[in-house]
Amino acid sequence: MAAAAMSITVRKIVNRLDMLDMAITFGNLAEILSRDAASATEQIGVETMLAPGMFLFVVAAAAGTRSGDDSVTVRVDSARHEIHVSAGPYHLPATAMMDHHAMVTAGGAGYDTPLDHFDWPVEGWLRGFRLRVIDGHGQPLPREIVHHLIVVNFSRRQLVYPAAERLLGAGAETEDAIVPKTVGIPMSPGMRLGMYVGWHNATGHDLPDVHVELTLLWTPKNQMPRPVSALPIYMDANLTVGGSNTFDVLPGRASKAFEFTLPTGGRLLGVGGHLHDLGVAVQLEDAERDAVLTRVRAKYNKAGAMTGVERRLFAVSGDGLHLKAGHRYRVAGVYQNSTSEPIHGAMAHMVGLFAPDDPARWPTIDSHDPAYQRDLASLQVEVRPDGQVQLVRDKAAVSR
Ligand SMILES: [Cu+2]
Repeated sequence: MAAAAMSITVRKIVNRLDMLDMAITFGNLAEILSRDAASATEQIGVETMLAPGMFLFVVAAAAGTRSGDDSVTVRVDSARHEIHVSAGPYHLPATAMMDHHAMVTAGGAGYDTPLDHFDWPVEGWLRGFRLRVIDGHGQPLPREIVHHLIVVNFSRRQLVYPAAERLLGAGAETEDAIVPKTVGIPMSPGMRLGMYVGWHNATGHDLPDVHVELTLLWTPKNQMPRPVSALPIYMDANLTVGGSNTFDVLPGRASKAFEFTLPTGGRLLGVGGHLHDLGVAVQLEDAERDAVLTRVRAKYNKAGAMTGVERRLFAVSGDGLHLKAGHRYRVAGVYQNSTSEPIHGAMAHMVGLFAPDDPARWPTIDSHDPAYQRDLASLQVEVRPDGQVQLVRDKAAVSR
């Protein structure tokens, strides 16, 4: 790796290590939602949601090395309505066996590969994905070596934040996530996507020739009835775009909250959340009426360890939870710190799928916005003067 690129990596480790378990969060969410999709569809024939990958990127301790450059290929299967994205080969050194939390705090057990860029090729709606990892002979490798896989959409902004859309993500336990055809994320040809993988090779031996096979399922534009267009939404109690989203919790009961307005109203079809230990709930509140609109609670096992955060699927019971444009809302993380010491590095956020009333009012990207530029920098990409996104890594390679 070029020295310049290496220095970027090291800097980001220091700043951004606490972001890694946001990716883990997403894995949990996607897993839960894909299960729900199956059961809800069985019971009442109603759709649930494609899990959105809404969290910031972290650069881990070392980049996995890849032989070759930008080795991503995209193939469209128009008959099956599938897009096959292949990336690799990656060389993955063996890493120590660690649990997720240890991996987060130690940071040394896994590593992210740089973004692979590709363009979305068709008009339609994204409705799911399947993920496989294989070796050079096409033989399946353990799915768990993918700690997380994230797809960023550089052609669309997040609703609440001036940051690039996190289109989808998968965690180590995420099953393939596919929703019925009545819901989808609207996509157009030429949308600029970036994909990266956080690896965790706990097989005990080096894996020299690893390939990612990501299959994206889409619904064509002429499908009738047309799917409901829904986009990922991410609401964090304490996010600095391109920076940290952690906070401290003093002993006792505490709440960390962020207020926002939306440029368009719309329906939340479902939500999930993320909290750390001693978290109680993430709440979406009407800040003008001081009323809780919805709440996802932390789940604990009998031993008192947090096992995750519940989720709610509004679309199953009706048209979703409607939010109004220009109205003040608040996302709040509630903690009960039963210890006598402050908790450091707490997090709270809610993610979901949002069907806008007026898609034309979805905020557009302002590439001159310093916050947007920080977000891209956290992904190790930057905006060129012509508006195109390019890898910082490429630039480092050029100046080498
Ligand atoms: Cu976290």
